[in-house]
Amino acid sequence: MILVTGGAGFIGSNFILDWLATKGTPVVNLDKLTYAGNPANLAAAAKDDRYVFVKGDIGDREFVGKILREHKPRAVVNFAAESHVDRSIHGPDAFVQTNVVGTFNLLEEARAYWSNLKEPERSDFRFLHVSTDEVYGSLGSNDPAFTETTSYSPNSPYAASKAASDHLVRAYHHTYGLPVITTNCSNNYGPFQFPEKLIPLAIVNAARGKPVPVYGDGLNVRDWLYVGDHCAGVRLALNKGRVGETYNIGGNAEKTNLEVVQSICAILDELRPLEAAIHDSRFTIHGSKPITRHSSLVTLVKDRPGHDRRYAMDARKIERELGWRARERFETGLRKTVHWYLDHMDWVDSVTSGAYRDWVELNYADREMGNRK
Ligand code: NAD
Ligand code: TDX
Repeated sequence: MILVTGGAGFIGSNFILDWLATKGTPVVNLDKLTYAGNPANLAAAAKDDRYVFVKGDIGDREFVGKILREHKPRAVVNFAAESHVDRSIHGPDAFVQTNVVGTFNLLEEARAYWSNLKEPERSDFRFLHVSTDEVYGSLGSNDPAFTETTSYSPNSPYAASKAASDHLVRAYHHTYGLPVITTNCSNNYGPFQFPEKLIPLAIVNAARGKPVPVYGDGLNVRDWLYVGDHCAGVRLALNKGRVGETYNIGGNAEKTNLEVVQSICAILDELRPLEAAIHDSRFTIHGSKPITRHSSLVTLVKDRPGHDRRYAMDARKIERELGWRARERFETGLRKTVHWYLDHMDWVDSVTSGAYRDWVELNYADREMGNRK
């Protein structure tokens, strides 16, 4: 079996569902269930006797040690993290605690567990750490994409905490020989993403007639990776990746934020014309003028402090060495994602509790939501 941490979050839950469907071996999911973790994401696995859920904190060493000794995993796949850049700007403490101290604790317990394994289990053990392109910093418009040898230059508290965890993972291999692999991926999108991140936030807001906030001039560029492609890359890296190596995983789909939200609006115009949408009681018409296109909800707002301009990933190493490819085109992946959110508005309602409304107030209240694009 494998131990997945943070498996009740966006990528982790997609990974577990994919894993059970494709690999078939048992999974233990250790998750603290922060605001971002939702066991309902794994409802499809709940009755599967290959799936075990354990509520717990990767920062709780004693508990992590007990779980490792009890379940004897052949691998740890570490997704657990605080993952939202804006939250890291408002409150970096949790980021240092989980992403740095938590990963350190997990590494220490994994090292103790692995040191006591006998061959061949000892040689077969893997610690796979899931990280991000943000550790490499920000690119200019003509710079080449990040490679695995680009030096680290994290700019937000979130990115710095992920960079710190990557360094610890690297050091545990270099110093203790722990068989680690690190993957650094670009912006994921797809089902079950918490609607604080750009794509689900834009879909949900636009579908409900609320402003779609775009930071700054809207020309920051992200590389978009469909979550299913990311999960396939992590699976491959776990099974075939070389110990001690890092692999970049990217979607080969660089878009400005304005392009992303305009594409979402165009899909919504087609799937849910506004005349139909306004019959939904939760739809609120923004502003006084009647709107005919979702794109009129797009609103430029005050920028994110320290906002990285551009990320781009060079994923040729994982393509060459492990035969991975991003299969989903952005246009088709985005359309699937919009469909998924429209079909799962009850899921959106269930994860956006009072605490979510507090967050929206904290992050967007002083961003002057009036300046339409
Ligand atoms: P997410 O915020 O949706 O989920 C994180 C999960 O971790 C939640 O289920 C949460 O309950 C759990 N968790 C948080 N603190 C924990 C702790 N101390 N102990 C145990 N569980 C804890 O995040 P995500 O978007 O699924 O990201 C997963 C991983 O991928 C993260 O490490 C993130 O840095 C990385 N990543 C994400 C993206 C992206 O676009 N979402 C891109 C690159 C890298
Ligand atoms: O309301 C918004 N308006 C807006 O313009 C939000 C929430 C975001 N943005 C911009 C900021 C970014 O340029 O959209 C872009 C994407 O923002 P996020 O969805 O918050 O993602 P990002 O900051 O790029 O980080 C993501 O990718 C790397 C994940 O959240 C990280 O976990 C991952 O490591």
